[in-house]
Amino acid sequence: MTSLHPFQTNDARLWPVYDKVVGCQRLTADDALALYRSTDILAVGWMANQLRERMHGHRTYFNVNRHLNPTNVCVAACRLCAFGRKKDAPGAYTMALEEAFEIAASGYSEAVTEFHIVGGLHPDLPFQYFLDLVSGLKQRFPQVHLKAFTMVEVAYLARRAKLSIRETLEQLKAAGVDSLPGGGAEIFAERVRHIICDHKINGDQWLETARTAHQIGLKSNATMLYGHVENEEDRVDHLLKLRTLQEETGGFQTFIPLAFHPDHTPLEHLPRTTGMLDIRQIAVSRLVLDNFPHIKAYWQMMTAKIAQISLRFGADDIDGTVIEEKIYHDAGATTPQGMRRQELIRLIREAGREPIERDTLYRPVVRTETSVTVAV
Ligand code: V47
Repeated sequence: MTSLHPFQTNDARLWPVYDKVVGCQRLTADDALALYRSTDILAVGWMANQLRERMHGHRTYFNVNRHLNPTNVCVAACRLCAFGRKKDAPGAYTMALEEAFEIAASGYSEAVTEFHIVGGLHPDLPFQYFLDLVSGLKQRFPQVHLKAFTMVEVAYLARRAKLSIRETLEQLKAAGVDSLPGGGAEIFAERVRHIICDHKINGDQWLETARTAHQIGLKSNATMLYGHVENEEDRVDHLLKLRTLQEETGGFQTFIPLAFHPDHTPLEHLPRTTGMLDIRQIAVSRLVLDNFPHIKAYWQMMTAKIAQISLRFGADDIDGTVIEEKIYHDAGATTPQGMRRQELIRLIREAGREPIERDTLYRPVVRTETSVTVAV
């Protein structure tokens, strides 16, 4: 299923890219830069949409998920972040396990198929807390997929428990972790990382942790934080590093570009991203990451309106119901905390796409009045 509109552009730099896209050839760093620099956003979007429809037709994925952030206490003090707190700072919290189990069960009537669990780097919580959290959730909600802990959290837990990354991931997997979310990747370029998150593992360590997760059979997502102090070359470098690792492991499912929200962060003097940049970033991601099955327009971050438009610019996934979001809202996001399943379906349908409720591994979810089944 491809668009019937002929490709047109006045931007001569886009023609070689067009030839590659229709010829199913891989784009280079220079091609990616041409996409970032082109003034013809519709031509960029047209190409991204071609690839998106070649891969997925009109199918557009969403899920019924719940975010769970067990603690916001964090030893890192990343300039990009408004969520983390020092242990004794006002607003710092850490959930007792029973509290986390109660929150997981609360606040929503539709059966959730995924818990998305991420938090701060807590200096005192033992590794056992996280193993107990995961196994306790699995025991109470055996049908729910646990997408838990960023590469940054895994590396920190490994260091504190004096285990290798592989051992840490193996223990988390044995306790019930089913896959990993894509957070913490930020921008791999050291110059930028040094400014926005110099307390985190570096880009190579993030990629190595993802490699190890994939090697032991855990799928993961990948993100990129854009719209702060990075430049176009840094973004291209980030995308190409992910594409190279994906060639090796095939373990990434979804790429999620995340627009920087500056409010209440030490970088709050920076302007917010514009709708044009957000849409372009989705399109460039689709075109460059040709070996990533899915590109997600995370509505909480982009707003539902821009996420909906993105479904015509390369995105095939809009994330989920979320229910309660903290990381973006602490940084000034004005989107609602959650969205009901029917609203997500309406957004997708009104973009002229076919909504498919998926589980975390992109298997269709079938709902009846009384049951929820994953079609394997
Ligand atoms: O790693 C933190 C980012 C990420 C800010 O895997 C900020 O399906 C903008 O990774 N402005 C966490 N961004 C969120 C995340 C995610 C979200 C949705 C789906 C998935 C998935 C993953 O949020 C962090 C960081 O890159 N972040 N602070 C901020 N002020």
